[in-house]
Amino acid sequence: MQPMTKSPLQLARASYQPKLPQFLQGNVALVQGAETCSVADHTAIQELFPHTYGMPTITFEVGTEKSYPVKNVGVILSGGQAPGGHNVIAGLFDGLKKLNPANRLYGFMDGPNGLVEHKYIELTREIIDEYRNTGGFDIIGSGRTKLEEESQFDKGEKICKQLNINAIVIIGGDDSNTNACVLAEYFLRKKSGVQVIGCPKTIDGDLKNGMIETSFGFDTACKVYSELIGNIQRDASSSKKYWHFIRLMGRSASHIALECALQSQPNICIISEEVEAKNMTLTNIVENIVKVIVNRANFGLNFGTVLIPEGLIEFIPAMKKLIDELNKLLANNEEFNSLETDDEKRQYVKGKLSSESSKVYRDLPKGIARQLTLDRDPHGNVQVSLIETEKLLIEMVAKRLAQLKAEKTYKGKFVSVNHFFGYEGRCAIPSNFDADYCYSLGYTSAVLIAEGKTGYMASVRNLTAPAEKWIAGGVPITMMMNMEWRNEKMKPVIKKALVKLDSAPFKYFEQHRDDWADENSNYIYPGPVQYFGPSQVCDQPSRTLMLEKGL
Ligand code: FBP
Repeated sequence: MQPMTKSPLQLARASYQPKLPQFLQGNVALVQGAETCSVADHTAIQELFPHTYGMPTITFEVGTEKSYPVKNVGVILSGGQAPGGHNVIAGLFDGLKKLNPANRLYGFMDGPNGLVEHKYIELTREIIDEYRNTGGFDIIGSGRTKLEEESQFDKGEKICKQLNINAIVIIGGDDSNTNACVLAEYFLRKKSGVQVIGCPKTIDGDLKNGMIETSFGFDTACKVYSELIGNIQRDASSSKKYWHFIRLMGRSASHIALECALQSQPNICIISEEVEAKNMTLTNIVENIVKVIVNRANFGLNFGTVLIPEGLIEFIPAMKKLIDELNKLLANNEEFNSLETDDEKRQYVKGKLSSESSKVYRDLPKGIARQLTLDRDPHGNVQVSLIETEKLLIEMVAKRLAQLKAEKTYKGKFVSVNHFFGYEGRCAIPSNFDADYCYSLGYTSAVLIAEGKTGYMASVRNLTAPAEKWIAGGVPITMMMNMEWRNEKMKPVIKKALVKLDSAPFKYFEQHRDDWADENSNYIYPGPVQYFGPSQVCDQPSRTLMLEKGL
C-alpha cells in the first residue's frame, strides 16, 4: 500500500469548484446605492472618518468587458480561525488573476503583525491550489495583534511601498474590520494610494447586520458541534445514565448555542442574552435546570443534554458586577500577589468586595471563585472563556439535587459528563455553504479592489437562495459603526450583533424549548457535514439564517 499523504475526502475536495453568484461569473458593473450613515453617533463617526464616511453601498451586475490596471494586493487573516478562510484567499486570487493576469497576491504572515513586522510570502497558484476548500488558516497563519497605532500603520505603509502593494484585504471579526476602516482612513489621509477591504469572519456569528447576513465559518462550526451534540444525545438515550453539560464556543453572543439547539433540540439550552434581559442570577439558572432534571427523573429518565454558551458568566448581571470589581481590585495589586495561600487570597478578596459581590463570590464553588482571581489576560481582565461554566453548573445542580433528595422531592440519580466544544469546529473542512460563501467574498474583494474602492467590507447577500442568485457588492464599514466604551475610552467600533430576543430564531426556540425539555425527548441527530449528495443535504444554510429570512 502507498503511504497516504491526504485523505480521500481531502483529495475529492481539492477539485471542488465553489459556486459564484451569477453577477461574478462574467464581466461586472458596479451599481451605487444611496449614501450611507453610521448606525449611531453620526457626528462622532463622521469626524473620525472624514474620507470614508457616507460612501454609498455597492452591488454588482452584468457589465461589459473592461481592462483593469495591474494591482498588487496583500492579505491578512486576523483573529480566531473560522472554516473557509482559505477559500476567501482562493477567491481573491482567482478574481485578481481573472481581472488582470499580471496582478499579484502577497500573504502577510501570522496575522496583522506580519504587516507591521514585514513578514510575508507571495501566494502563487501552486500554494493556493494546495489549500482550496480546506479548513484552517495555516496557509499564512493568523494572529490577534490589533492594528490601531499610527506607528504600526507607518510600518505597514513602508512595506506596501516596498512591494508596490495597492490594496490590503483584512479577513477578520468586528474589531479587525473596525481597524481595517481606520487603516483605510489613514491611507487616504496620507494619500498613500493603498486601498483596504474587509471580509466578515468569525464562527461566533456576531458580525452581522442588514447588509452582512452572516459571518463566514459560523455555518460549518455549528454543523460540526451539532453533529457531536446529536451523537451525544444518541448515546445518552441509549445508555440512559448521564446528563451531559456542553459548553459551546462563542466569546460573547449565544448565536452558536442557539443554532446548535435549533439543529439538535437538546433538553436545555441557556441563552446569555435572555439571562441578562431577565436579570437572572446563577441560582435562577440552576433552578431552571434542576426543574427539568427532576421532571424527567419522575418519568425514570435520568439523562439529558444541557447547552451552555461560553460567554454566559458575563451576562449574569451579579456575576458581571463581581468580575468588574475583581478586575479593578486585582489590577497590579502587589498586596494580593504577595499572599501565599489560596485561603489568604480568598479572605483578602472577600473583604474588599462590595457586600453584594462578596456574597456572590462566597456562594461560588471554591474552584471557580479561585479561577476568577487567577486567569487574567494581558489587559488584566478575567479570561472568562477559560472559566469552566459547565463544571460550575454541574457542581451547583448536584448540590441542589442532593438537597431535594434529602427532602424526598427528587428520586432520580444524577451522573454528569462535561464537554467543551470549540476548537473541534473552528478548522473543519468548510461546508459547501462556507466554501461557496467564502470564495464569493474573496472574489468580491478582488472586484472592489479593481474598481478602486476602499473602506468597504465585501458583502454577499440573499444567502438562503441558490448561490447563483446571491447578491454581491460592498458595504462602507463606517455604516456599521457606533461609539462604545473600550478600555476606559469612547471608541468607534462595529456594533456587535448579540442574539435578539424578538428575532425569529429565538422566538422559534422559545416556542419549542418546553417540548424539548420534557419526558418525550425530541432530539435531532444532524449527522456529519455532507459535501457530496443532494442539495437539501449538502447546501443548506444555518437554521438561524433560514428563520431570519422567514423560511
Ligand atoms: P474571533 O472572534 O477572532 O473569530 O474568535 C472567536 C473565538 O473562536 C471565540 O469563539 C473564542 O472565545 C475565542 O475565539 C478563543 O480564542 P483563542 O483562539 O485565542 O483561543
